Amino acid sequence: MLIAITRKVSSSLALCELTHLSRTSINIERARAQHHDYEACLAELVDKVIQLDEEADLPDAVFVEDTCVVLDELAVITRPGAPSRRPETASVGQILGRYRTLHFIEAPGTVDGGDVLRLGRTLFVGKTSRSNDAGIEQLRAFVKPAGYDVVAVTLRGCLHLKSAATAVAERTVLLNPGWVDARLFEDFAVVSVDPSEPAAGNALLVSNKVVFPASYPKTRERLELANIHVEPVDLSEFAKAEGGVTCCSVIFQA
Ligand code: CIR
Repeated sequence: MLIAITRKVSSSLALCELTHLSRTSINIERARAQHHDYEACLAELVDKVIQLDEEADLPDAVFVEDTCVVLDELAVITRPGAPSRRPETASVGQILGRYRTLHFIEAPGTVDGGDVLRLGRTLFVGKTSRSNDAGIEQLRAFVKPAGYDVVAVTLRGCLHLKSAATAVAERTVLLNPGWVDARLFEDFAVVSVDPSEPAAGNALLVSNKVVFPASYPKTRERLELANIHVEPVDLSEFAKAEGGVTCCSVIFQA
């Protein structure tokens, strides 16, 4: 059974962490409507959506991806790089503990799930303001017994590795070559984002479908040319909070 975990939008979303964008006003009602449509889209692609309760005092809690890394064999509860986000992990750990053996990133380590891109048995992990060497080493030790390699990746100009690169098919990666070195993915087919849409590298591959922001039509054309068809969703209010389509869910096989 394929499960997606999501979380209700916090009423405090407008107070979110921001790293590369300036603060612009977020319409919370529109954000809730967009999130509802995103969950409806996921509900068509997975067997069950588990919606966690709102964390009204945790502005970024809707971005559940950052709280964990779920593999078939185990799950890692992260220690998010932004201190304001650390209380988000407890409720996610409670749910995931029903499905996986849990491991926990501990201080001084930090990891955000948005930095972890699994391609086959390799975890590419962004070395960023959110994920540090100690966290990446802890992650490596947790996943090695299950046969995963960890490759640390340096980025330029974006928050997380998955802001820059995501899988759009089993052997195809969508990426922004200005933010991540495309040579890392030489074993894969690569589609580059349209230069006018630098943030378009974040796509969500689920059940062989690609959930993709409606706001990046030029990159969508490039995907279609590569015979990759997308399910468009509008997450424009979340883009103002530096969130994208992968950030708002955690998807795994139960
Ligand atoms: C943050 O800065 O932590 C949030 N405002 C955005 C997190 C987006 N998460 C993700 O890309 N995985």
